[in-house]
Amino acid sequence: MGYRVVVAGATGNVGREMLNILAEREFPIDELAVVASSRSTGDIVDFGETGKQFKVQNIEHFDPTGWDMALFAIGSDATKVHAPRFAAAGCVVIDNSSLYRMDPDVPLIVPEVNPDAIDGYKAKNIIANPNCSTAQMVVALKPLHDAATVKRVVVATYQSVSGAGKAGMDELFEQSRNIFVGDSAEAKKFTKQIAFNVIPHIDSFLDDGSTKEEWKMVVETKKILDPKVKVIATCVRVPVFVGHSEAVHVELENELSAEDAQKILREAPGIMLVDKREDGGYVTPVECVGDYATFVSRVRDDSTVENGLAFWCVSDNLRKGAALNAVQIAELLGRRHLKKA
Ligand code: 2RA
Repeated sequence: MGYRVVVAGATGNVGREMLNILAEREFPIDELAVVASSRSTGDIVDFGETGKQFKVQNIEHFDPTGWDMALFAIGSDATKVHAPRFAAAGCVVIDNSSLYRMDPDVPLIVPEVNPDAIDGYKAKNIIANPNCSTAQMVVALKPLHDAATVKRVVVATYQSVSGAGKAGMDELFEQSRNIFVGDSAEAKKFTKQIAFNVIPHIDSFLDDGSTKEEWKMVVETKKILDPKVKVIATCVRVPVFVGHSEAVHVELENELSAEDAQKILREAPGIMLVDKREDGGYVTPVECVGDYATFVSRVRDDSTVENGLAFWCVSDNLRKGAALNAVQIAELLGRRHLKKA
């Protein structure tokens, strides 16, 4: 016996991956509904490679009564309207938008890091999925925190254009082609040219000069991992289609050698350590696409601070950074709270 599951936003980058991953992992589904805004109503979507296809229903007219859980990838504005409606009908919402992440009554979950926090979901019947750049970083930080207590993190991200949706991917493709043929490289989705360039700006600016993406990494890491951990982030958009990378510098409370950190990371859930300290002995974003793991490479001591470590971490932002984490939350919810005989 399985669940009655809704995927909301099934025609976007993340919603499509949610369907792929539910199918790949053979999530126990009795009935599946795919819903989206009126723009996509009637579209046909594939349920992974099962050969099954579903017609997209209009979320405005969808009655969530009797459905067990809904995986939302519809952006904050639509989530504000529909998440409370689904939750009130008894359908647990697993939300990929930023709307509820910092709500004290909504657990923000990365299953490898804070699975027990899911027990608080009943306050609102909503569980939040973190931002992509936070998700992969906390998976890598967790085992180091357990071993030697992370005090401070300095991180620079190299985030792919798929984090900005299909429009971001289209802009990178079109600009690259236009530049090759000598046409204009006008920026529409991004604030500056993204092809053959990098942009140190993701999401809106805040009063202190940081961006909202950087702020998310600070506050979400505290909520998921430990409120005492200090984080400073610089988030950068790079001309990569899929796969976010991060250069992470960590200050620990206790001594932990790079060699011991490698051993710990090798055994840690959700991590794949690829750290050969030779040409090509590390992972780059194109190699992580379609994978579940957070890949860690370039682990080394940082002798500029006491108990310092540095590493490189790469993950598929549409998977661990979004859809996979949401499906893992659904699996956890099922195991702990919505058991089916
Ligand atoms: C980005 N963090 O990469 C966003 C996606 N959630 O733009």
